[in-house]
Amino acid sequence: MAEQEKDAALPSKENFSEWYNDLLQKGEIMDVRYPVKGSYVWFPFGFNIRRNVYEIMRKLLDTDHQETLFPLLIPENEFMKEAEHIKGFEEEVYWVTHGGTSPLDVKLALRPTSETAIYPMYKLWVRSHADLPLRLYQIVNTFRYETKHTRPLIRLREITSFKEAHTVHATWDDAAAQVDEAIRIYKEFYRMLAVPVLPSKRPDWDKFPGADYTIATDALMPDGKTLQAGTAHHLGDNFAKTFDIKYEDAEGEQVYAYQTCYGVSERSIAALISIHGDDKGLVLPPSVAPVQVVIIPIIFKESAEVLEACNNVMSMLEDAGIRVKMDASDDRPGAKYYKWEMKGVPVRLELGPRDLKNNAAMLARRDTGEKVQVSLDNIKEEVLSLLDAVQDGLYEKAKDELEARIFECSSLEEAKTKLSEGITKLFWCGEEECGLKLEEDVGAGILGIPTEQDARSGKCPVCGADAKTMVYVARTY
Ligand code: P5A
Ligand code: ZN
Repeated sequence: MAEQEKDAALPSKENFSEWYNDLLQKGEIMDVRYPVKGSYVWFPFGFNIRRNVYEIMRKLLDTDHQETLFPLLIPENEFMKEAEHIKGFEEEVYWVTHGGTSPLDVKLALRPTSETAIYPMYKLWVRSHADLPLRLYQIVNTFRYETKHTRPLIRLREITSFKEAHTVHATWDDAAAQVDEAIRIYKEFYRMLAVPVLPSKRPDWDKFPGADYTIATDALMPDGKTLQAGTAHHLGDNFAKTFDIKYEDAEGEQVYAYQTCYGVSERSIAALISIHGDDKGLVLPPSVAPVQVVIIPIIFKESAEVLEACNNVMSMLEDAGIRVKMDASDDRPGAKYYKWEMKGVPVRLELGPRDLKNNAAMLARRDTGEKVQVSLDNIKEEVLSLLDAVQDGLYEKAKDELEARIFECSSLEEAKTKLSEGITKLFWCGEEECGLKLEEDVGAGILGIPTEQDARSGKCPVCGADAKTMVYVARTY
């Protein structure tokens, strides 16, 4: 390794926290040097990943949602209407109190989430059952004065990529079905990022402020902690009553509507980077990689021919819709490999004079390091199928890893020893008192009740009573 490359090397992924911070900088995802705590800057490369990630989200939502955009500022009187919601957020709100040097008549909140911005308008928009269901979403920045340790992409004070959907329905059951649909969408979204997620119903003490119930999707990070990577909330008619959102039903009665909301943030990008990356840098799923294939011409003397062949390959791949880049810079091939590995490019294509004589090229996979020689005659098909293989391989590997790190435990003692490795699964009687005691005793949080329950029975490890359900318990971000 050249000196310059040694300096640029990452700490081992074993030291996850250091590795993560260093990777954000060296992989050019985020610059963490911005002088406001909890706010970070997207490098153009990171922003390109973000664009691809949110393009996937938009495609999934646009089938039956509409995109919208609401103001950032929320008047205090609207914000203060829903009691539970206020309780949940009051410590996290940033307030705008002045315009220039003049105090404002009504303080304005920077949205920590947009229920109280959107629902006063829903009151005006929802008139009859024919207006329902109403499904809107926006992708915006939100502000939360987080007091826990802030971390880039994971716990931000300015969340830059808050995708929030807000739906209105005629009945409680319709809203419940929408919550299930939201979780289906999130599972699909994460599938495309090659990130397996575990859905579970949060315990009551951990549901969204103002909701009837919350279902979350959690991802398992390499250090064994889970990351809440998306949540869907059934709001009942709680907000409808507060904001007076009513519709005229088929009998001509004015009745309150039922609502849901669900959100995802750039934690999605934290999860995909953390789960797939390795000691050499980013490993990006082709679905979101800004560069899917990098072509490295191996140039000695016959450079003109090699370059011409590389250009041909590049245009063929571009025509197939592949995001390709050629690195014909003067750097040594080793330095180029190093650079593009750090950037997580899924497939590297090497072509030199000897390959050209054989009418062939070398393909190297970023995820496994495997190399294969392929014929230039069907280069497009070979590359496309290798990109698919990387995409699927990343998901399968992450899924195996997740499954291997869920431990069913029958006692609190056993859970304690397993929590450093991953997620534990325990029986629970369903009593809040036992749940809180369990969390305290094992020093970790109840994620929730798996959305798919098995029929087995067991005993609550805290009180010994018959268990109602199983719960996932994990150390969380
Ligand atoms: C759902 C969308 C809401 O705010 N209102 C509109 C609902 N839910 S939530 O659970 O509070 O947030 C949704 C998701 O946003 C992510 N998230 C964060 N990401 C980065 N930094 C933060 N400080 C932060 N807070 C929440 C989580 O993934 C959460 O599931
Ligand atoms: Zn119990």
